[in-house]
Formats: sequence, C-alpha cells, structure tokens
Amino acid sequence: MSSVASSEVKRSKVEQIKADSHFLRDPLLEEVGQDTTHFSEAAVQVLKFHGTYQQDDRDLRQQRRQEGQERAYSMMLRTRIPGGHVAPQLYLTLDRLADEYGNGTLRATTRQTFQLHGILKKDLKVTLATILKQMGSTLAACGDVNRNVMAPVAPYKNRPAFRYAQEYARKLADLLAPKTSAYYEIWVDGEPIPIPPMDEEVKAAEAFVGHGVRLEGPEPLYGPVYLPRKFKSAIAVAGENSVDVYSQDLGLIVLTDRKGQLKGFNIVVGGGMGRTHGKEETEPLLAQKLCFAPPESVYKVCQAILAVQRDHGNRWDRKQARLKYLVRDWGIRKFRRVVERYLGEKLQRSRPLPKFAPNSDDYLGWHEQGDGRWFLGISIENGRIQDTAGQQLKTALRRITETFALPLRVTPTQDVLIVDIEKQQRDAINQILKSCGVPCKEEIPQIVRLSMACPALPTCGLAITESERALPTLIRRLDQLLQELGLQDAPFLVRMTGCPNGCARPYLAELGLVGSAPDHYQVWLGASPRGDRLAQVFQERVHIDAIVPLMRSVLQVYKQERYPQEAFGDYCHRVGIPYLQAQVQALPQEVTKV
Ligand code: SRM
Ligand code: SF4
Repeated sequence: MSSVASSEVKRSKVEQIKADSHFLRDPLLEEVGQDTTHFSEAAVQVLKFHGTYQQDDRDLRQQRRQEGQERAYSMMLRTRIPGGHVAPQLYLTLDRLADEYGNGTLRATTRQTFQLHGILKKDLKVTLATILKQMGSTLAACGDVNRNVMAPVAPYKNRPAFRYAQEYARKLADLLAPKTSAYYEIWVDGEPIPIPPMDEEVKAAEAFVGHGVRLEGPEPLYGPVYLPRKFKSAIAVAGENSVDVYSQDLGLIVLTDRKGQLKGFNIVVGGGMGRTHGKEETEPLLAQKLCFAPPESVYKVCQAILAVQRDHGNRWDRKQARLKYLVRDWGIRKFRRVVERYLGEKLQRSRPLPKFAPNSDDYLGWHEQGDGRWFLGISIENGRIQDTAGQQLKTALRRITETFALPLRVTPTQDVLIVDIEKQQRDAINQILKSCGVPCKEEIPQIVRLSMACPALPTCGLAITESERALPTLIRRLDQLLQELGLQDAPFLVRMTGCPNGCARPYLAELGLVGSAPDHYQVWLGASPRGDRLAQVFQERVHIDAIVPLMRSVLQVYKQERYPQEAFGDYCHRVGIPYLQAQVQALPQEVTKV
C-alpha cells in the first residue's frame, strides 16, 4: 500500500535489515552454522522473529572488558504459547533443555510464555530443533509481528467465556502467524516435523483480501518488511482482566449470551506500556474502544487492523512505531474509518460491558474446574522456575508433570497452573510440593503473590538497574510495613521494572517502580486494580532504600482517609498525585530521605 512505499524513502536501519532478510533468512541462515560466539547486528534483528535475543552477562561485562575479553554472549529463547497452555511433553522438554543448554532455570513471562536463558550460540540450533520436534514453537515470540496471544488461564469447563478465550487465542495466533518457511529451513533443515493442524475456520479466514489487506508473496499478511514494530494481542473475558487488555495493541473481550453462547467480541486498539525517560512523546497509553465483532467477522477485522498498522505505522522512528501512536495521532475516529475502508464495510458499535473485577484473584491454590477435576495455581516468584537451597520448585514441577502428564498454563502474572487434575491425584501432588519445600498459597503474603518484576540485570541489555533480584527483599519489607500499619487486609499490585520499557506492565500497577538510575526508581501511583486506568508519576528518582519510608508516609494517609473497601490505587487516584506529594513533603525529612 502507499505508505509502505513512502516509508521506503527514509526507513530505519531495522527496516532495511528486514527487507534484505528475504523473509527472515539472511544473514541468519549462514551465521547459524558458523563457529562464532555471537551473531552480527543484522542477524540479531532477524533472530528476534525466530524467538531469540542475543544477550550477554552484564555482571561480567566490566571485568571482561578490563581483561580484554569479548562479552560473555548467550541467547535467550522465548516460546510462543497462545493462552499460556503448555502440553506436558513440551514442558518436560523445556525443563530438560534449561539444564542441558541453558542456565538451569525457566522463566514464566508476563505474556504467558516460557523463556530459556544462557544458551550458547553453538547450542542454539539443537535447542530450537528439539522444541520444534515437540510441537513447540518460538516463531514470532519476538520481532515486528503479532506476539504471543494472551488469554485468561482458568480452565473452567462450566464457564464458556473462558473456553472461548483460550480457543480464540489459538485461532488468532494461527491467523496472524508469519508464514515464511525460513523458520523450518534454518532450525530443522526443512525436515518435515509435526505441526498442529490449522483450524479450518482460520484457514478460510486467511483468504480475506478486503481492500488490499493481503499482499503478493510468501507473507500475504505481513509482506516483505513485516510490521513497523512489535504487535501484541490478548483476549479477555467480560468482567475478568488478568491479561491487562487495555495494554495491548489489539484486545478482544469475549461476550456471551445467558446460555453461554458466544455473541462476539468487543475490540479495543492502541494500548501499550513502553516509554523512554525524558522523552515526553513516548508514553504508556490505554487501548481505546473500536467496535464489536461477531465471531464470523472477527478474523477479518483483526487482519484489517493489523494491515492498517502495517501500512500506516511509523517506519522511520522506532520509538514512535507502535500502533498506540498511530491511534493517538489519528484519533480513534479516523482509525476506525480507515479500518472500515480496508474491510469494505462499517464496523459495529461496541457493546456495553460490566466493569472488570479487581485483578486480585491470582487463581493460586486448589480450585474445581467444573468437570469434576481440579486445577492448582502455584506461585512462581517473578516467574523464575529454579531449584534453590530452600525450595526445589523446578524439580517439583518436573516430578508432577512426569508422574501425571498434566498440562500447565502460564498466567499473565508469571505464575503457573497445573490443570485437569483428578481428585485422587491431589494428595500425591501436595506431597511432591511439600517434599520439595514449595510453599502453598496461604504461606505466601498476598502482596508478594500479586507482585511482578521483569528480569532486568544481568540478562537484559536495556536494564538501567535491578528488578527481579531486587524485588524479593523490597516486597517483603512492604508486606511487613502493611502489617505494622494494620493494613494487611489491603494488599495492592506492585510491579517493578529495570527500565521504562514496562515489561512487567508497571504503569498498570497500584505501585509501579520503574528503574531510572542504578538503584533508583521512578515511583508511579494511582492505577486501577482492574487494569483500566494508568498510574501517574509520584516521585522521580527514589533510592531503593527510601521506597519503604516513602510508602510508609503514603500508606499512613491512605489508612486514615480511605473509604471502606477502597483499593489503594483508587484512593491515590481520587485524592490526586499533587495531594499525595504535599502529604509526603509535610512529613519530617528523615522519613523521606535515603
Ligand atoms: Fe519486554 C524488550 C523481557 C513483556 C515492553 N523485553 C524486552 C527485552 C527483550 C530486552 C531487549 O529488547 O533486549 C527483555 C528481555 C529480558 C530478558 O533477559 O529476558 C524483555 N518483556 C520481557 C519479559 C520476559 C518480562 C517478564 O518479566 O516476563 C516479557 C516477555 C513477554 C513474552 O513472553 O512475550 C516482556 N515487554 C513486555 C511487556 C508486557 C506485555 O507485553 O504485556 C511490555 C509492555 C507492553 C508493550 O509492549 O507496550 C514490554 N519489552 C518492552 C519494550 C518497550 C516496547 C515499546 O513499545 O516501547 C522493549 C524494548 C523495545 O521493544 O525496544 C522490551
Ligand atoms: Fe529489560 Fe526494561 Fe524490559 Fe526490564 S523493563 S526486561 S529492564 S527492557
């Protein structure tokens, strides 16, 4: 379409790399087989579409530089798991690969996937091929394409909306997946491998041509330069927003009738978290209401939305290239008009929706799933599955999966559910967890269970400061503070990131801590616990040791002034950030200083 052509004029470096890659092949195909420790810059960009990031151990960077050695390179590998649903054999494969080629840990991510860290370049092909042969995939887990599609994890068999959300997460993932054969050529040398068959409905929907939605060539939806930037989608259920649907480029909300029949989806567009400190033009934004789509037209609408971003998204400044900026700059009305032009028909108005419930049900512990079987939610602190001196979490999950061959689901908050458990298996599962020292739900304070941190140091190349390694101590201090203040009945969502990119969605947390300098964090308050209102900056640069004293002063005021049952985020929003800042300033200096 025309703006793809016009963006050729001054497209960014990554655009050129994508164009030269011949549908995600070059220069990766050649470099994979080379005896080197790392990939070239161009291959690194292409590699992302294949689900892999090149990283280096940042703890060792300085020392290695001083010793004249190159960086300690390794690869992070991210799987694509629509709705977070993982078959037992795939889980066992990932568990084994983490030990054999990775750093011995698995990481459940905020988008319901698993990551392996620490894989050396020489082992990348065997690791990836092994995943592929177990019907797993990493294609499009990263890169400028539709990423892992999220959906609520609860496997309720008697609540059809949850089943539809999982079903359509899989369908949407298939519909919007890249079609290049490069993935199989590179990682399994084109060898035929078992691939889950594509749903007939999705196959039929793929043929949609609309007004130029599909292009000539091997990638009819994406074309040779794919999207201007990453694209994220999720499916929520009316009343349940564990996926943070308003943080997505494309969000679908399942609507059912009284009998549980699928009526269709409300569609929201243009959400996103990422920003850069000091660059006002970058900002977290909530997705806006676009339309309602019945099941028979939802695929067309989703493809049209993606095609509008493909053709009109910013291809010269990657910091302005997400769909959220197109929607912001055009306004939702113009965006809707252009989508309608691509569709060749009018969009239907969004349907009324009930308010989302607070995101305080993490589905941890034991629950009946509505068909006589059970599911068990296990808290994974900051998503890291590993064996430590006090807790053999990785061993426990492996033993349970080996013994009972049960599927797992990764939650949007970095936890794991084991599903389809027969009643008679419960005792043995409890016994395995106990013998491995894995605490049950009741033994973990709720503020700890609800919190999230991104990986940050030492693996993330963009981290400004610590996150996953810093939050465990801080969150326990915050828990202690709640108890001291008699506020243990009012835990709130705490999310920490090592930089402003927002990987743990901190701008939708009631307390968001965003790395701004080594050991310092920007403090955000006032988001809604329902994931439908963003937080605002409360303090710019707070040393990690000053966070608890700062929060003490805020929570004291909250305790005195909150309405009955008023959530912390809602209170902060009601009284406003300037009011809270004034309260903190009014306190003695020693309370707020580092
Ligand atoms: Fe993220 C980049 C980790 C969810 C926004 N993210 C990265 C990279 C790959 C760093 C890099 O580019 O070199 C991080 C790898 C760290 C590591 O060592 O693993 C990284 N992001 C993660 C994960 C693992 C965090 C976690 O704690 O689980 C999440 C993986 C999700 C997945 O399975 O697909 C993860 N990232 C998110 C989310 C949350 C979400 O999608 O719901 C966001 C905010 C939502 C959004 O995209 O707007 C997010 N990550 C970013 C950004 C900023 C994008 C932007 O629009 O500005 C970057 C940097 C970039 O793209 O340039 C980034
Ligand atoms: Fe890295 Fe920043 Fe994402 Fe954390 S938020 S994983 S530091 S990019």
